[in-house]
Amino acid sequence: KASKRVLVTGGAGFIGSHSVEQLLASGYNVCVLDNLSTGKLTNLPHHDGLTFIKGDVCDLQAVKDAMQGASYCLHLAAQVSVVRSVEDPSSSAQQNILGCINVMQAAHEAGVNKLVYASSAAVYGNPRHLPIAETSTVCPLSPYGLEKWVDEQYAALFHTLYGLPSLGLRYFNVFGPRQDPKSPYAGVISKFFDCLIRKTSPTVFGDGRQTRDFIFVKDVARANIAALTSSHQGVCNVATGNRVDLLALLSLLHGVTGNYLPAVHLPSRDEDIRDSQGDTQRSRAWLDIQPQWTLNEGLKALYTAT
Ligand code: UD2
Repeated sequence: KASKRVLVTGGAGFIGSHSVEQLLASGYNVCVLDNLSTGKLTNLPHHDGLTFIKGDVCDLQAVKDAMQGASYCLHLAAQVSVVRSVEDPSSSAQQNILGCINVMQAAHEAGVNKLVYASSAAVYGNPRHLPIAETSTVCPLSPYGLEKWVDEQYAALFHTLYGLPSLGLRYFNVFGPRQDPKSPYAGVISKFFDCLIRKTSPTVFGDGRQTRDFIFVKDVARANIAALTSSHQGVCNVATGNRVDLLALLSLLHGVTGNYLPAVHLPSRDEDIRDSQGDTQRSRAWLDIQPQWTLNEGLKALYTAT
């Protein structure tokens, strides 16, 4: 395993950098390809087993060069904002569909053992049943969700045409250190947390009774790594199987930070789903892992890291 090389696209980003850390700790050699549009070099450790290439997944030649000698590929480079995909669907599709196709082509040509790529719970749209299983109807409500679903279809086709082994991971709501709170599209935990630390009131869209399945980034990184060596192919949820509403989340954050700021309520966001909770049966069977971090432990770790 020590000699195995993994290409991580988007490795300088939020989920990417945690995955790189764990890959290095497991003895892999890691090559990161990142255009640094949202990722940061300071997210990456100094390590002999790590090489960094500044480049874009939309540049096929750059992806092919980076893929050389790789046994595995973890594809995380993407335009990650649902809201931005609505505002600029063309550029979002370029990065999230064409970028992914470049990675699939290069992975196939290099003969990698496994391609693991980031999909999203956004492919499901509004769920009919909770928890949401992988067999549920797919009905994306945003260009972002559709792009990820198209990626899954390409992955299936690349398997049929060329036998490229792949696993798409449908992440639920990921949180943890290095998630940027400043972007207008930032995740709710990083925003609430930032408000409480700076002693300003958090904004709740709607009544705050909407629920989400929040998973700590280190558990997501473990799922990514398990997926690389899993014999399974197709798509798989990455979730905790629990859900919590935003008001309960806020009181946990009040406890962790020691700062109590009352929320300001604004109307709900149009594209919002009401409830989300992932079914974890498949991930437990295919990846042989379970989340190790409770929501409160993850929030404490976020507080300590800040
Ligand atoms: C998450 C993912 C998205 C996609 C989707 C799939 C993030 C950042 N986004 O979108 O990529 O995978 O799940 O379903 O993880 N909210 C507030 N106040 C704020 C910010 C948000 O009340 O300041 C609410 C928001 O209206 C929503 C909930 O918090 O009801 C979660 O919002 P989010 O943006 O963190 O994530 P979500 O579920 O829209």
